[in-house]
Amino acid sequence: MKLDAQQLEAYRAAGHVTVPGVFRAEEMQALVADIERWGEEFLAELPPEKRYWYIDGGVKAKQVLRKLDNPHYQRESVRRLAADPRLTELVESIIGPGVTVYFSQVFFKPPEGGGPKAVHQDNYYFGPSDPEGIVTAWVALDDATEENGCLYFGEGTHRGPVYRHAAPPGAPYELHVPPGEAARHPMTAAPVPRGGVSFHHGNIFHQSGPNHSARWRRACALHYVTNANRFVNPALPYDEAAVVRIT
Ligand SMILES: O=C(O)CCC(=O)C(=O)O
Repeated sequence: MKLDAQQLEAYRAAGHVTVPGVFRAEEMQALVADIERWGEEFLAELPPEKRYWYIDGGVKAKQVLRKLDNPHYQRESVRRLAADPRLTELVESIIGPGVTVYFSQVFFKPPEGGGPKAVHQDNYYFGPSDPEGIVTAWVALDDATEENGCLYFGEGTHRGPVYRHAAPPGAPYELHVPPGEAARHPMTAAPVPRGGVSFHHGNIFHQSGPNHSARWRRACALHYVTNANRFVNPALPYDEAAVVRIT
C-alpha cells in the first residue's frame, strides 16, 4: 500500500499525513500486551538515577513509564511491525526505496495525568545528514484524540529552518523550539484511530497534548531514514548498535 497522489500531495504541502487502518485493532492489542510486559520488566530494573528520564511526572498515584527506547531493536513484535510491507511501502513512497530504522520510541500517555510534549522538531534531536531523507511513522496503538493527547502539527513549518532548541532544567529530554517561534504557528490537531499511522517530516513543528481522559494513549514512533542517512549532529546520544536496515 503506497500513499496515493492526494496523500503524497497533502504530505508535501502540510508536512504530515494520517493514514487510518494500516493495521487491525487486534494487532495493536497484541503489541500493547507485549510492550506492557517489557515495560514492567524495564521499570522493575530501572536504577533510581535513571527514573527521571523514563517516568511520567504527571501521574502521582504510582510510577508509570512515559516512554521506552528502541522497541524495534528490543522486541521481536516491534521489529516485525517495522518491517511490515503495509508500513514500509508507505514509508518508501515518502522517502524513497531502501529504508532503515535509526531510532524508535514507545510513548505511553497514561490516563488522567499523562503529560504533554512540548513543540519540537525531530531533526533538531536527530541532526541527520539528509534532513529530507527521514520520516517518522507514528503508529497509534490506541485511538489518539484531542482528549487523550493526540499530536498537533504546525502545518507548513517543515519548509522552514530547524531552530536551536532548549530544555527546562532537570529535563534534558524535553527539548523545545524557542517559545516565540512556536507562538507564531497555529497547531492543528491530528487524531489517529487505533491501527492508523501519522507520518511526519523531520522538520515539522509538533507537540502532543496532556491526557485528560480515563483511557491510555500509547503510540510507537518509528524513525525511518534512507539507508545512506546518518545522525551526524544529534542533540542527544543515539545508540548506533540499534540501527536496523529494513529494506
Ligand atoms: O507521542 C508523543 O506524545 C510525541 C511523539 C513525537 O514527538 C514524535 O513521534 O516525534
